[in-house]
Amino acid sequence: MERTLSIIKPDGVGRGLIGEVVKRLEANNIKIIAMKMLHLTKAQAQGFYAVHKERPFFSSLTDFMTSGPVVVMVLEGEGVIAKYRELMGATNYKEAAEGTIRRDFATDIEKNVVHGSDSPESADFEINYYFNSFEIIG
Ligand code: 3AN
Repeated sequence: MERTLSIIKPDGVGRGLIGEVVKRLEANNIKIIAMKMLHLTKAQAQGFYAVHKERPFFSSLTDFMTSGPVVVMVLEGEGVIAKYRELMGATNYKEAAEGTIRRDFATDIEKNVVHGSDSPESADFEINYYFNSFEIIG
């Protein structure tokens, strides 16, 4: 069984898309095994996106991620990392496939509604960044 970290970003929460994202997860038999709402500090967002710290969009991305609350979830299932990334669609919503969350709702390459881990290694780091073992219904 694989696990991945999902984030409904501040644009998704602010626009009332929590239910829509959760509905798509459940409709695709993806199990939610942890969930909470947080308002990240700048330092917390910088720590989470540390792999991107040299990228030109780092400052703007971490500002955006602290602009309002986010919903973080741990998802579990066979091949769930790839499966959830498929549901999200490409980073750039203009390139995202029809019917994906980003194609349907994103408004910008940065404000793209959701995040999902991109590998087992990043899933492990990201899950442990937000959750301790008592918060995950394993
Ligand atoms: P993904 O979330 O699809 O794995 P990453 O990890 O490459 O994409 O990028 C992390 C986040 O950084 C994206 N979700 C998006 O919000 C933002 N981002 C990525 N590329 C750009 C870009 N060229 N300009 C602005 N923001 C970007």
